[in-house]
Amino acid sequence: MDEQKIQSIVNSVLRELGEKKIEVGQITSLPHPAKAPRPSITAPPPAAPTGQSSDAVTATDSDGGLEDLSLDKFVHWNGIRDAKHADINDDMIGQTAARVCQGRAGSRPRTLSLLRFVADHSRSKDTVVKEISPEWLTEHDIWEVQTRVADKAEYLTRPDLGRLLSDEGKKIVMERCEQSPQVQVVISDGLSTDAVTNNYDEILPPLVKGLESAGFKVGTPFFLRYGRVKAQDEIGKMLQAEVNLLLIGERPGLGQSESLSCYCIYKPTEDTVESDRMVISNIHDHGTPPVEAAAVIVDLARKMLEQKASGLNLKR
Ligand code: B12
Repeated sequence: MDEQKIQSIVNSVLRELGEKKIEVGQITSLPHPAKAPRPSITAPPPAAPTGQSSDAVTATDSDGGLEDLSLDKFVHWNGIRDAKHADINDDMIGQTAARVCQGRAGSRPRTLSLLRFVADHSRSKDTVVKEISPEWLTEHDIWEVQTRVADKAEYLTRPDLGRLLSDEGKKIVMERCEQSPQVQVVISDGLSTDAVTNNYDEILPPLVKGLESAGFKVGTPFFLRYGRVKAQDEIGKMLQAEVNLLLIGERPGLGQSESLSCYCIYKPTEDTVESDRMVISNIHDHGTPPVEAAAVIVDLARKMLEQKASGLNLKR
């Protein structure tokens, strides 16, 4: 991947979106005054290691209630008492949001460590079962169609239904979408609602702008509720799109539950197999930043259109 090319796509897209001060070589992200605080359990690593002595940090606030366990002091918490080389532990803790240096109480985890684990787990489950509200879609000026799945419970138990559009959905797509675009972009909740709501502003507009400024005919983007990856094949075929890009919420992990993937395929047909597909994963603020991902995807779309291929058939 040519870093300079990606950088220049990022910068030209940001400029078009109104970002004024872009330094050469700087990969930046869009300012988000209106963005709600993220309910993230994973905080960025601090500039200097801040592993705090295990006994200096408690999980109760001044009213005796439980504090937000996503706070930096809990994510970068040093649970080892009387460590021989506390500075080495601090250094390690400062470099990762992974659960290192948690210490133990006898053979068991320490209470704070266990609480954070349970909080992370709850958040991961939450993002799978939450819904994107119709109000959120209206605010973001994007309309929706649904797969053959009726609700979240069915989504989890019937992946096959999430790979096909409902009859109503097909009708709406055919009515509202431009036919035969070079690139069709779809965004779907998949397995993480937070992945869509946290990354949308920084990925969808830059991606569409980037594709347009690269000179491609871009189809009408829409939101697919209860989608699975293979749904992009049916959509691609229906709209006769050359390149189909599906931004979809990834299965959450413990500590990272807002990660988005972009699955990419060139002209899907009945004979499409998985090796025809590609994925750019781990798109979120602490992974591949969404704006940077948008630039990488534009570059990939260009290659797919040039070579008329994707997956193993694409030379990268
Ligand atoms: C679950 C999962 C799987 C499951 C998928 C089964 C299922 N029904 O969900 C299994 C174990 C089968 C799997 C296999 C593979 N996976 Co996988 N997988 C994941 C994981 C953990 C989550 C994916 C997800 O949330 N998808 C979203 C939901 C909504 O999609 P879905 O429709 O329910 O399921 C489809 C996708 O998951 C897709 N898929 C899963 N993995 C991959 C990988 C590639 C390259 C492609 C094109 C598609 C794909 O196949 C499923 C069926 O259509 C991601 C990690 C991540 N952070 O995203 C890695 C990840 C996507 N997988 C990866 C890889 C490398 C593979 C394999 C190539 C491993 C191998 N050497 O065999 C295979 C390829 C499978 C394929 N479809 O082509 C890498 C891709 C790296 C990259 N950027 O190219 C990831 C990012 C993990 C990683 N960090 O390395 N995977």
